[in-house]
Amino acid sequence: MFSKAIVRTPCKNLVNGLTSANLGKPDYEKALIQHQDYIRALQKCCLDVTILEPDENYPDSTFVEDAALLTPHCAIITNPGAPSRKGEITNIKNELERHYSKIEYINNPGTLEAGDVMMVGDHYYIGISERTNTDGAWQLINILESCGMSGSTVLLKGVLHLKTAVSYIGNNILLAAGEFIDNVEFKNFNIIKINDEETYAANSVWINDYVLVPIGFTKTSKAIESAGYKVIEVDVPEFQKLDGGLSCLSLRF
Ligand code: CIR
Repeated sequence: MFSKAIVRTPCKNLVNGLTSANLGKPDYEKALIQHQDYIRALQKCCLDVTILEPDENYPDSTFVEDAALLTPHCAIITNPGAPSRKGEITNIKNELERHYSKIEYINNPGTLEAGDVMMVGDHYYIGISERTNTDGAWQLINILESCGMSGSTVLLKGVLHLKTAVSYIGNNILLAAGEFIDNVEFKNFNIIKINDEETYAANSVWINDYVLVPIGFTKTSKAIESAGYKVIEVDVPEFQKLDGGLSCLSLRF
């Protein structure tokens, strides 16, 4: 069970965030409204939400998930692979020191963004991507093992982060799109296949009894409901314009 979440209000500079989406520039005012809607969804899942101040130095800083990995035993401050995002870790570290006595770090030459890390109980799948390299992944595996957990790597082919196209929703169920539907690493899971038109909804977020699903992806919502979950739909198209999905907008612990 999760009890807390950390989010960061988008900064005005959000409109200059990294993207490969070709969906146009985000509208800042709309993004603020969508972010508030997202916070309400987290609160509906009974999470106590800490809202951090916007940080104009880092356009992508609202995507807090990438700067840290939170486990039941320790927090790990990452080392983002995107040069424009590296400095995001300083402000997150200050906040995490309020919650964790044990904080570990990913160091150069290792890089890691936690959008590439999917938790399945005590095991963590780590995507090797343009943002997360093998060195960073192995540093994380060593940290996890030192705390009684484990990790393994998954090679990504075309997506930004691992969780861009695969999410664990408990009960041995994965939402998987594209390259992850038949990935041998996930052969022992029950897979809910997400079709190409709904790939964005493969990044849905399991929180306690609920799953947050982006609004408008009805096949995915129905499949998740049929698996026995309560679905909360959240409207985040301004963040989609920056390749951001639902999981990237919070740290849950
Ligand atoms: C980036 O490219 O870094 C941001 N525009 C989007 C980050 C999305 N984060 C995630 O999937 N965990």
